[in-house]
Amino acid sequence: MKREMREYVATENNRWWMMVICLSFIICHFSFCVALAEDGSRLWLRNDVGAADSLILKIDIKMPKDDGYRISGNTVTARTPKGLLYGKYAWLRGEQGESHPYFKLRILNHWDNLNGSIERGYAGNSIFWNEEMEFDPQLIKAYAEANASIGINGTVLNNVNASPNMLTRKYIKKVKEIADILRPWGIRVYLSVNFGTPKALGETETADPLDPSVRLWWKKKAAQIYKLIPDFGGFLVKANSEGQPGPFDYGRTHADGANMLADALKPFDGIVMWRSFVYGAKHKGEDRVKQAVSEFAELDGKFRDNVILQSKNGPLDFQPREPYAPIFDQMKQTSQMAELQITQEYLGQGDHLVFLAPMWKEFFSFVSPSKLRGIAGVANIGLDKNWCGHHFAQANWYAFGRLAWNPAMSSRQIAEEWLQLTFDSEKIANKDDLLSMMLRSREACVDYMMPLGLHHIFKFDHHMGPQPDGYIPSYPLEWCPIYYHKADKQGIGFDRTTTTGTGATKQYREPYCSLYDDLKTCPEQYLLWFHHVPWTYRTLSGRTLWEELKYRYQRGVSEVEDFIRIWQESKDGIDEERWKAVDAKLKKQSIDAHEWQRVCTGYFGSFVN
Ligand code: GCW
Repeated sequence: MKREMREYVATENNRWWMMVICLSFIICHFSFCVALAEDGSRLWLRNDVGAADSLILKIDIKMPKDDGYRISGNTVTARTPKGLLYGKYAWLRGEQGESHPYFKLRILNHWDNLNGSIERGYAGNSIFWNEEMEFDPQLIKAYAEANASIGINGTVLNNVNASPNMLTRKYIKKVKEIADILRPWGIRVYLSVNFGTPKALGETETADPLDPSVRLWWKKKAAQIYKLIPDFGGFLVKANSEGQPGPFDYGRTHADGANMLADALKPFDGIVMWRSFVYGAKHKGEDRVKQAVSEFAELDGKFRDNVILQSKNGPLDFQPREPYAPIFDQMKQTSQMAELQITQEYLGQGDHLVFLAPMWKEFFSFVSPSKLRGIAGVANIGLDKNWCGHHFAQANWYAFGRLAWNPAMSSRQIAEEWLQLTFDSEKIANKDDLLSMMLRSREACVDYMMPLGLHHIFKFDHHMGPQPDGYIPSYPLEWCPIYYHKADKQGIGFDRTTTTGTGATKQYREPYCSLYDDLKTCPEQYLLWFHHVPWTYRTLSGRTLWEELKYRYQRGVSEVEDFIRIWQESKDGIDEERWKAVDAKLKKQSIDAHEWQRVCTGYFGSFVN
C-alpha cells in the first residue's frame, strides 16, 4: 500500500511529558517550528509559532479530581499530568481561567476495516490498518497530539461492522503497538467486536451468550488483551443490526449479550458500548424510527453497570436534520452515550463545506448532556494529507473534541477558535464572513437536501446525491426513498402521528410528544418527518407547502453561491494550496446543490400538478 507521509513538525512534547510525570513543578521551554507547507497537515496546531516561549506547569492535588486545568498568565496548574497536557494546548489557543472536562468518555469511533478501507470514509484509507499490517508511528503520534489538543481521550480502532479477525493474537499485538503510542497522549484504545467472533474463528461451537464455553472464551480473550494493554478501554458492539450477528441468533436479548461481554471486562474495569442502532430485527416492518425504543425499552435496568447504550443523535441515521432520538427519553436506568457522526455520510461527504457544531448543539438542546455518560464521534480521518479530505472537515473533528470537553460552548466560539488556529487570521480581511459561512452551512445543507424534514431520499448505498424515486423491490423497504417521503397527489411526508400514523410521536417525552403530534404545533423543520401534509397547506410564511419547498431548495442553492463569493473574497489572505482546494470543493458543492434542487422539484412537482 502506498503510504502518504505527512509533514510532521516535531515538538518537544514527548520529553515534556516524561518531565511532567516526575516533577510537580516544571518550567518548560518549547521549541516552535514553522509549519512550512500550508497543506493542512498540521490541522489547528499550525499557529503555535511565536507563542510565548516559556510556560510554567504545576501539579496541584487540591484541584478537582479530573483532568481539568487552571491557566493564569503563563502558568498552567492541574491535578494530573493529563490536565497539564490539556492545559498546555488551551494556553496555546489563548485560554485563561479554569476548565474541566464535561464528559468522562470522549471517544472517536473509526469505521476502519482491517484491509485499510474505511466505511463512510472520504479522506483516503485507514491510518491504522492495511493488508501489510504496517502503520506509520509518526503519523499515529501526530494523530494522538491532535486529539490530545482538543481533549479526546479514547479511540475505537476498527469498524463496528467488525471482522472476527480483530480479536486474533496477531491483530491484538498491533493494537498494543498503537496503544503504546497513544498512551502518553492520554488516549485509551477500544475495539469494535463482532458478536459471533468465537464461533467464526472456529474456537467455540456457538456464540450463544449464555453458553458457558462462550462466556469462558470472552473472559480469556479479555485477559489476553489486558495482559498486553493494561489500560484497554473496552468493546463497542453492533449486534443484530444490518446483518451483524448478535444474541437474537440464539433467542437471547441485547441485555444477555451485553452483560456477557461486560462480565468478561469487569475485572479489568473495561466497558461495553452497546449500540442501539437496530432495525429490521425483532420489530421488522415497524416504522424504522421506532424500532430502537421497541427493542430496548423493556430492557431498561437489566444491563450491568459497565454497559453503556450508545445511540445516534437521531432515530433514523445521521440525516442533516433529525428530531432527537427518543431512546434518550425512554431509558431511565441505563447509562447512555450519544453517537455523533463527524464523517459527513449524508452531508455531502468529502465535498461539501458543512460545519456540524450547530447540529450537535441542536441535539444537546433536546437531550441534556447531563443525561449522558459519554460521547462518541464517528471519525472523518484518513490518510489524506490534510487528514479529513476537505479542509473545513477538520473543523468538525475539532468541534467534536471541543464539545466533548465542554458542550456549553457555542458553535460561534468553536468556529472562531478553529478559524483563528487554522488560518493566518491577521491576513484575512473578511474573517466575519468566513465565520458566517461556517455557521450558515449546516442550515444551507438542510435546505438543499431535506427542507421541512423531508428525509432519507439519498441515492442508494453511497448516500451522495438525491434519488427521490428510489425503490428497489429486493431491498428492505426502509432503505428506499419512497418509503420516507410518501409523496402522492394529496401531499407529502411520513405520518407518524398517534391518530392516523405510526405513533412514533408517542415515544417522545412531553411537551415534544404533543407538539410533534399536532400539525398546527409541529415545528416546520420537522413537518414532513412527522406529518403527511397537503400540497396546498399554508406554511408560516404564507406560502403553500409546495411553494415553501421550492423556496427552501432555492435558498440552499443561493447560500452555497454566497459561500463561493465569500471564499473568493478571502483569496488574498489564504495560502494558495488550501485556497484552491476549498474553492474547487465549493464549486462541486454548488453543482450538487443545484442537482438536489432540480431532481427534487422535478420529481415532487410531478405530484403537484
Ligand atoms: O446507515 C448506516 C451506514 C452504515 C453504518 C451503519 C451503522 C457502519 O450507512 O455504513 O455501518 O449506519 O451505523 O452501523
